[in-house]
Amino acid sequence: MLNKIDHIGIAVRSIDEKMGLYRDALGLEFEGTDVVEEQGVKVAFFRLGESMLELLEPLDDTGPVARFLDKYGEGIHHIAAGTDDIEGARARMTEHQIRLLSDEPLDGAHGKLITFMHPKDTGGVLFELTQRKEDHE
Ligand code: CMX
Repeated sequence: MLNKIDHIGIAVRSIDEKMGLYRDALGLEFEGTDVVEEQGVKVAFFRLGESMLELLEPLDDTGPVARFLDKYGEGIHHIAAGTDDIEGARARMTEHQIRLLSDEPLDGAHGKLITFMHPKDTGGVLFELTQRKEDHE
């Protein structure tokens, strides 16, 4: 049901400042940026094999990533698991008493559907489920 690490989200204060690290020093392929207003972030993707690294820069100082940066500073923010059945994966998490942070899948970056789980129910790890919209019925 969960079939790969789709991406790892990394909170940063400035995507521009981190281009030298991810594109030039690590040599990862830059796959572009996107703005996800609903989540209060600008994101940048870098390919790493079949997975991606997603840099998350807050759009203002009120959203979840801004709060994370205030509390912990820059670093790993979440792990996103790819699925071909986000509704089934959501139902499975609910059966296992894992709270979901939205009543339905939301629009994420690059035309994907996303759902977050509450990190207090998943051992302190913020997990995201993600499915490509074209694979969603
Ligand atoms: N990883 C692990 N634990 C986390 C966390 C993270 N990224 N962010 C918060 N927490 C923990 C906190 O440490 C806190 O624990 P304690 O109560 O022990 O201190 C608890 O969760 C609540 O955190 P908070 O700072 O009090 O509350 P928030 O209002 O920030 O809510 C959360 C936390 C997870 C519910 C909220 O960040 C959220 O809804 N996240 C989902 C959406 C999101 O993260 N969007 C940004 C990325 C979008 C994208 O990738 O497109």
